[in-house]
Amino acid sequence: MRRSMKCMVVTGLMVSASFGFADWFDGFEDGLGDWVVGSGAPVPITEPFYALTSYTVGTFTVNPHSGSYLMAPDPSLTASDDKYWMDRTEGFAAGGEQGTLTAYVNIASSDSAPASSLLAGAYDSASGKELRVGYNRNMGTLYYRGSGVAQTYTSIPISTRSWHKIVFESGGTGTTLYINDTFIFTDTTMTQMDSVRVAATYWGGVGVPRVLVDDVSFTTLPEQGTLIWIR
Ligand SMILES: [Ca+2]
Repeated sequence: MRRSMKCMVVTGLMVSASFGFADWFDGFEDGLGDWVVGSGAPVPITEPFYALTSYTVGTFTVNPHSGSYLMAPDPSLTASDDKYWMDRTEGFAAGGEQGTLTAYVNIASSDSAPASSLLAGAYDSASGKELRVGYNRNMGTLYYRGSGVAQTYTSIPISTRSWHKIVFESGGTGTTLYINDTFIFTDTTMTQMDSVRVAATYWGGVGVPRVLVDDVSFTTLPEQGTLIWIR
């Protein structure tokens, strides 16, 4: 008689000992405590990004992808400020690790938004590799960039004011980008990450990114996590 086998992966969420006030915001399954905002001296994630029940730009309103909240930059921010990105730098194993970043992003573009915004990126500082996907308002497209031997840009038509799923998956064969569950690109020279980023200005520059995020998670590969086999 064949026996069934199930595998359950225990992620950091389930063993997290941090329950700061920001952690209850739905949509960051691995906890907001590992995320920071800004350059130079990073600040807690609640400033200038907020958990909002909706986000209104001009005459349209974006609602959360799921749950009651989404994460959005403060609409009152000005273009002269320069610390608008959301980084997850804590919680990675020393030297980087292999895993998957999943984030739902919504491009709440407007005329006041910078021409380009970063939706999400994965980085490995040890090797200097990175793989990023951004949005160009003037072109109305997504584009991605790998920093392997040959940098690659590709333009992908995409809708604004709706949610899109962005996935970076690092493993032994490289780091792969998926958009809305469609394979986009693999950088075979980047086999791990030590930080990830969502919702930023153009490659981290100045301006207010009209990029909203929800349902963000980072999970390590099963062989690096805790496996429980149930027979
Ligand atoms: Ca949510």
